[in-house]
Amino acid sequence: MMIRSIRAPLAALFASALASVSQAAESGWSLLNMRQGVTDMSRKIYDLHMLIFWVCVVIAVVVFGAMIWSLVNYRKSQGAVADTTMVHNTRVEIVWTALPVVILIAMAVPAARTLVEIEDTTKTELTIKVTGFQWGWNYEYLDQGVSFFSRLDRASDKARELGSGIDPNSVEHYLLNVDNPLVVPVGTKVRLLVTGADVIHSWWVPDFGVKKDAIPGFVNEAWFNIDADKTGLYRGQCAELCGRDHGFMPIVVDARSKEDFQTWLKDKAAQQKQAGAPADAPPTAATPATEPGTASGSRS
Ligand SMILES: [Cu+2]
Repeated sequence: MMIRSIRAPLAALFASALASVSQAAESGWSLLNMRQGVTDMSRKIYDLHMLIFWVCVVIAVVVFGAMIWSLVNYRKSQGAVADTTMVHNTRVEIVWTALPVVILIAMAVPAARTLVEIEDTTKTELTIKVTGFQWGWNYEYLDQGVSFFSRLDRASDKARELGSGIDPNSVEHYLLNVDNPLVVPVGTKVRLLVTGADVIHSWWVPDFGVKKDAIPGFVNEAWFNIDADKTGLYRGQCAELCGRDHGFMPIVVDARSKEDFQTWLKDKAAQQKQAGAPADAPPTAATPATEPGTASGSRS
């Protein structure tokens, strides 16, 4: 009787919770889920996540279903008497030990396969050193002599100040925009060497399926290869609580076509070479004079 009387309100509560959750997600349930991303690897990670998720759902339905069914049908008020033969029943104990072991091994196989692939940093075509610092990122294109800092963009930085009077909602990509995005080519296996300058940070771009700790004194490797047709801006954040301004060191990656990237890289290298050259050295054909800032990649 009691169970019947609370069943309806519980169902109503659950339904309203579901409704409010789906309202928060502007375009449905997929926003609540892990994103599929724009790399082969991120999709493999997504598929693995969904596979394990559904295994968990099936287990939950079976276990809770059996439990709730037993609770309802074999309650004392219905005159149920405990079945003592189930206590220390060898056959039952073997089954409920072996079954989870089999399930775990079955899940470990695809998980290990994906992990091995994530760690495979061979055959990369471009290497970028990523250094996290309090509070921003430094990107160094190791073979091209290009290096720059990437920080929170000025608009977000102004709006975030106490009593700034600026409505954060009026700032586009508030706290998710930077001054100099990391520029990379699509269709290229890019290797990241991730380290930290002061404390532990973590370089995280969900669309690439990459989240790597940036630890002082260690160099961690990660890689991504963006689909050839997926040029555009991808955003991420520091994913390791690193101090006061942890929430203010976003990541923006500008994925360009290979040709666009080469042009950008050449301009940037020339620009930085010129900036680093002695003041009286005139610009030569090899180092054409470029306006500072024009090639800094703030294309958005
Ligand atoms: Cu951080």
